[in-house]
Amino acid sequence: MGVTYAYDWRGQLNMGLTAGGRRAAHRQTRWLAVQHERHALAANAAPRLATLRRQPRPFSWPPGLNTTMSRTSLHRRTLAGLLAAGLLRPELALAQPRARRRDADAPARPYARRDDAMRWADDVALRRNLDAPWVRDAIGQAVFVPSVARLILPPPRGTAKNWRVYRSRFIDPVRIRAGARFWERNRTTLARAQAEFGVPPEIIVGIVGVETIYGQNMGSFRVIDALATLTFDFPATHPRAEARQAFFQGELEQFLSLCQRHRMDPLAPLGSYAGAMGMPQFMPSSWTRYAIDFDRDGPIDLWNSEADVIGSVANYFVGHGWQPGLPTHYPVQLAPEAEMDTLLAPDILPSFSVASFVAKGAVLNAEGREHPGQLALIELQNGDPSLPGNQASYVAGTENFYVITRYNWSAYYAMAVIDLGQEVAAVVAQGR
Ligand SMILES: [Ca+2]
Repeated sequence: MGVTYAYDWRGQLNMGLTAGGRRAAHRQTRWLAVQHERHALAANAAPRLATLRRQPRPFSWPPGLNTTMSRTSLHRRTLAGLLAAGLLRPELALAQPRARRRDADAPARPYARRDDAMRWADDVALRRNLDAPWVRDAIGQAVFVPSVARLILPPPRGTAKNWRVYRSRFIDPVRIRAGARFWERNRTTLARAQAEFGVPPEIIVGIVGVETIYGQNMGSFRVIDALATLTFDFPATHPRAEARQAFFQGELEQFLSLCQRHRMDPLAPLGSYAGAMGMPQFMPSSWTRYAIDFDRDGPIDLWNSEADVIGSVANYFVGHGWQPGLPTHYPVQLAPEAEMDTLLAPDILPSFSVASFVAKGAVLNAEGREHPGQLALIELQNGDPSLPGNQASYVAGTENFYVITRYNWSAYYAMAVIDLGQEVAAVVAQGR
């Protein structure tokens, strides 16, 4: 989330509809693995922890702040007790088995042994006014995680993107039912978020569902290991290695600041391979900027408080320019003479007035023709377009469609969020 990170859609996979046999299958596996690692790490958690859907609370709040005893907090306390007794190591207990096996083969490489990491720790402590021994200790205990360095690489190039495949991965009966339950138990909070921020429930429900299936898959890497690996050992083969490494270095700094500010153990939080945390998968910088205490109990807890998650996602959208009441997209037809190159050139950035959009061959319905702002022609490829039945899907994206892509830079992602939200909304409406 909050993130322009990790996988982008260039070189996306064609689902093996063409010849290509094993290579295509391998690419497919690789692509799906990336999607899974990104979105579903905890799904294969160790059986004894299968019922513990939430993470142990990583914050060590001042006494008195945490006064409620919910079911999850009971679980949390049970787990915290096991952790305190040294009976569980969260990064192992919750790790996805495949990743764990691979990483288990490699000897642990704590960054305490790396002079560059220790110099970096001192430098960050100075610049951010953090306690230097505390930063050195935290960074020193972080370990290199080979699977993180592997997962950050983009999927292979040269294969077509496939919206139908992408959609089917995120919009399925299980996720829709989980979304309906999330909506029902948070109906009042979702309404309050809509009233205060103007972000409708279906968008928030779509985001939390696509990100983590409503908290079921929040990631199983220690955040500090993931961010340290991407800071000190970012793979040089990545096409944008320098920029991405700088991004993650900034996130590691933000993470350390966040931990010190909230008296949080920097070794405790778990997240995605890119360091995204909690039900909405906020990166540390987004947590710092946009996370809010929407249940007004004091702490901000994006792992356990669905209200805090709802308010924070809404706040994130407002911070990125969400316009209340504006649709995300309209249906669009394309005239045979449509100027496709021109219409597609700005990609997802709304750049055409309605008049200009229509003049270039885009055909809008009545509602679309009344759109007050700019539009983008959103193309969603359905595999190799030269094959029958694989023609791309199109919508006219508004400024609000663009705002959803600020959460994750992908039109496919935004469309999945919108569609999931609508599917869940339909189920919720039926149930009432
Ligand atoms: Ca709270």
